[in-house]
Amino acid sequence: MRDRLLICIVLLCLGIAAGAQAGTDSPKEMLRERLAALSESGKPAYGHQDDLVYGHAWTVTELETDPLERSDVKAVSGAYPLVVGFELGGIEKGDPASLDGVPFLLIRRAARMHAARGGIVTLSWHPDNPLTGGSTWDVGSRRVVASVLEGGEKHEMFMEWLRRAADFIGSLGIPVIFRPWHENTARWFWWGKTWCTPAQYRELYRMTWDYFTRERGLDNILWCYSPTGDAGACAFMKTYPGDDIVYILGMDTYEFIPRGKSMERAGEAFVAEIRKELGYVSALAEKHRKLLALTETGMEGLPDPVWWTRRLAPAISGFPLAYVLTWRNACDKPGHFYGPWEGFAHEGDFKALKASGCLTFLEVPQD
Ligand code: BMA
Repeated sequence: MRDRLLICIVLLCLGIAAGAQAGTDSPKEMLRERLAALSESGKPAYGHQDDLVYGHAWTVTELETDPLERSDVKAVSGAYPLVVGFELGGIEKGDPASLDGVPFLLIRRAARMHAARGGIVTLSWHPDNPLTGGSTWDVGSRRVVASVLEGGEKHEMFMEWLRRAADFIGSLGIPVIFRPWHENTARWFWWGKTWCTPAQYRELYRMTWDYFTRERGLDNILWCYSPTGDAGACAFMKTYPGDDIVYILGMDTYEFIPRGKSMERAGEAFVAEIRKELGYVSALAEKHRKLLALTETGMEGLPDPVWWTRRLAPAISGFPLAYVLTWRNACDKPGHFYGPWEGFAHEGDFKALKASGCLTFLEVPQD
């Protein structure tokens, strides 16, 4: 009897060890460890939205054959951003292209290509308003989130939307960072502040996680929660979906020049604001043992010639960030860019940032 018990215990231990091994070796876990190493290195990864699929003055047209070697960041700095963000808005309706006009076929190829080169992929999602059929920015009703939760009139349709998003993420075959229902502490998205209660928001996030993870068995997602940085610790945690499902605490904060403020003063205020916000988000990340990221930032059109070296770099220095992502360089809106591009008057400042070594890039192998 005692022998049998011993054998059972040994087998159980082996089983647990094997399970743990499978867990730590999974692509998702390896990505988590990589992000943790970046955060410990003091040199967060640099990220850029949609970097491989279009830039300030170009777009990929050969969806299936383009080598995907163009990148505004690479053209200026010689290296790809280590993190590339892609956008899923439109996937919920079965659209062939994202709301920014990028075919999902191309997004899948680019995401895989980036991962194959050693890069990291993050996904944002701006789905339409499920109650009105309007855009993601169609706000004003407190009924929208309620309508998609269990028992709501749009619940079934919304589960179909989740199904399409899950199909796409599952089809990528690579681990990704996914940050749905972002910037919820602002009012511009239908899931934002005042359009639902904190409990409804948490239910929306958890329902999404539950469907992807439990029902669909997707195991390639590091879930990121990224409110606006100006939320403050209290509001940030009020809608927190829970330690059991979130891997990364992120925040989105941009620089704007308020009317009447000089560029210099606005830049100084931005540095102070980011440091204050990262102060509380990094404390929360430490307390909850989560990774930390500046999930969206930038200054539209980069009017400040020293934004990279005198604003972004001092704003983030000393914080254990895994990555920092600046928003897209729209090819169809000339003033809507947040990353560098070749020929831009202030591109030298980005080169200086790269040369300073304070951020990690995806270097192009030299042959
Ligand atoms: C916004 C802008 C929009 C875009 C949206 C989703 O910040 O860049 O033009 O459609 O993000 O990517």
